[in-house]
Amino acid sequence: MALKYPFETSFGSVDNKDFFIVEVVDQNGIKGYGESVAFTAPWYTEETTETTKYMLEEFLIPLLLGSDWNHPGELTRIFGSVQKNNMAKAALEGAVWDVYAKQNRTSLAEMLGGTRERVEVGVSIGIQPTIEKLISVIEKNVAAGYKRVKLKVKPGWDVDMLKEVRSVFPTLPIMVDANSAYTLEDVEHLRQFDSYNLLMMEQPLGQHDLVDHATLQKELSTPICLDEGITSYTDAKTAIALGSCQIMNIKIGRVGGITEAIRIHDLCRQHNLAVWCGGMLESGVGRAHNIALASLPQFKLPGDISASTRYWEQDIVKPEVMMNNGFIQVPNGYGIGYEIDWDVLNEFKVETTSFSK
Ligand code: OSB
Ligand code: MG
Repeated sequence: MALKYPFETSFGSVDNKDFFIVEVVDQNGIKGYGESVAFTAPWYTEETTETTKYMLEEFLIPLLLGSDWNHPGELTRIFGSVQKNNMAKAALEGAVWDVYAKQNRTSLAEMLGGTRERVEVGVSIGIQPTIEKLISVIEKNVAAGYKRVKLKVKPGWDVDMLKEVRSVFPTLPIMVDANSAYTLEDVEHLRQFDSYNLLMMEQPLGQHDLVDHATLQKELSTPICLDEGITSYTDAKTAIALGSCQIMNIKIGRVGGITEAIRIHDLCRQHNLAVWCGGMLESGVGRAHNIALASLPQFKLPGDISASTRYWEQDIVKPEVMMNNGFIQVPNGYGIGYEIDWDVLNEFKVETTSFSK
């Protein structure tokens, strides 16, 4: 699916999302859906659309069909004989969770222990060609109802940009995301970010450098939030022990599924760290999973879960995901609570592969 506008980060630009939808059908014909969130190229994590597909077809689907299990919470252990490949695991696990919630005639949010009727959301804004253009994009999103904006930053598109944006939007809740564009040598430079009253600075340093993030956090008053650095419960535990961040972004795909996402959520809750739900430019299917997860109690900050219209001319779910005044309603239908819009999905579909027990 083509994005409405290219999404530019410190690492590169995405203008097409190439993904697949996993459909799981139980013995009674109940169907659940999951989405592969990897990109075409391995810049954000090592996975790509094609590696995800390969891992599912060669390993994960055969493991799922060939093992004995009774609950989606067991899939993390069953998939444990495959190292990493978290986005592949999450695409399949998410579809099974959807089936499970539907079998139990409840919403996915309720099945997961969600406590909110609506989730607070913000919008992530990519690097723009000019500051004037950025300001008009922010204005448009604020007018649409978004109450928190995340601005992508990189060297050369940071403090000067923030200074101008702050002068136009003095009280708007703003955060930044560097996608690992800096190193500890930039500490004096990064200290200047402290003047702009930012909610947080997301993943400033190396993807897995929890030690350097801990060092940087001691130097800054702006809270650090980790994204790429947290790929598992173990990473979360290490980051908390080291003081690498004060906030965590949880993405279901990055951590290998909903079950692992909830373990991280629970750990952060014990340690009183706020979490929020990150995004991967998902279609409505992935978005629906994010909404359900973000209804859990420790999701105390707005997520990168925008409405379908933020990225897509037409989404593949019915109804489309709607945002109102900075909130998305948690659906109370069974499972993910959105139907597949097959007319739209079939327009984009390039191939189908089936497996059965
Ligand atoms: O770092 O959070 C990120 C998009 C693609 C890859 C990584 C990131 C992002 C976003 C946008 O910031 C999230 C979204 O709106 O889906
Ligand atoms: Mg990020």
